Amino acid sequence: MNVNRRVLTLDEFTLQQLRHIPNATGELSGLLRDIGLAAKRVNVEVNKAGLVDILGDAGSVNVQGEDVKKLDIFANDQFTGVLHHGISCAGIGSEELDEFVAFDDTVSCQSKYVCLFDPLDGSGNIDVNVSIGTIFGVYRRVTERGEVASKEDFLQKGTQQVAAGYIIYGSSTMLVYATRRGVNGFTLDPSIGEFTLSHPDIKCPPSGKIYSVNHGNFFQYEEGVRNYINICQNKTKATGGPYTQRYIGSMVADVHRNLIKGGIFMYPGTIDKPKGKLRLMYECNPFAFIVEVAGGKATNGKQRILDIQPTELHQRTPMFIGSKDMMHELESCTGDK
Ligand code: P6P
Repeated sequence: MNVNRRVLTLDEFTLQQLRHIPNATGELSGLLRDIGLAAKRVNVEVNKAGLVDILGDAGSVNVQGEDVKKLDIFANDQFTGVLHHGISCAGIGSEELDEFVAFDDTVSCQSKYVCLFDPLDGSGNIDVNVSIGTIFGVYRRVTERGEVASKEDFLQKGTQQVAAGYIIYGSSTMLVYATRRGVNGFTLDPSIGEFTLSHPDIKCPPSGKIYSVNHGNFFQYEEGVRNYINICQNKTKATGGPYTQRYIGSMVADVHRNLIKGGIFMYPGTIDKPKGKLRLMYECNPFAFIVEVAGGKATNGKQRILDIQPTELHQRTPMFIGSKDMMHELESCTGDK
């Protein structure tokens, strides 16, 4: 290995980006550093979750006699804590909390951003050792700095995100984030405890051969979606296939793989749940922002995800996201432009 290879850490990279942004204050870099710190703490617990399960269900007492919190709650506390004690975040909305939390201390009220996150998506997969993740979106507050943040700061369209990203706790732990300048991936180097730039300038391939959907709900999907799935199953070499179906039930892992390799991820509405399962504010908007910056597309089957005007913090939306050519073929089946 070339020991002299200069590898940028997350902090070095975000500070370098400042040079391209006139009047930048460094607050966004600070917020991303805070998220990276929380991610490292969550990573430690996720990596030993199996051990805790052996010694008793999460939520029990571990060998040191410490109360073990459910990992979702632990992750929520870590991200909420670092963002509250940083200088860049005026408040948060979390999948784990019924209402948004506006921080009322003086420093936080002066902060420029608010953050929406799912602290540990797919946590049901922990006990079977499937990759899980954290998803986040960052917005510039619309209320006056100095005031306590309020509802309109947290219910902005996805187009208003200034940054979005995810952490995937998998075979390695990666932090991927996007600003309008691009998408970059950082792999945690445990030997130095730093996220280091490993995937610069990620682009979503315009097409791919992977389609991701829960076939168990097939007969509950609308006809256009079923027609597209049938097309995917019948692709041949002559028609750009054959395709492969990959769906592991962890959105961060499925969308990350399709972002890197090309592909389409679908969580459609069903007869029972027309709005689907996934949450707009802290699952779909962040991924839609990331994939669009990388050259892909994301819709709810009718309109661009990022254009949806939110009305509730935990509202759900159908989600179709991935390589633009595959999204266009889906739209030709569903009649949506
Ligand atoms: P289903 C995990 O619970 C999650 O929210 C996403 O990470 C994942 O893509 C989806 O639900 C899986 O849902 O209904 O296919 O099991």
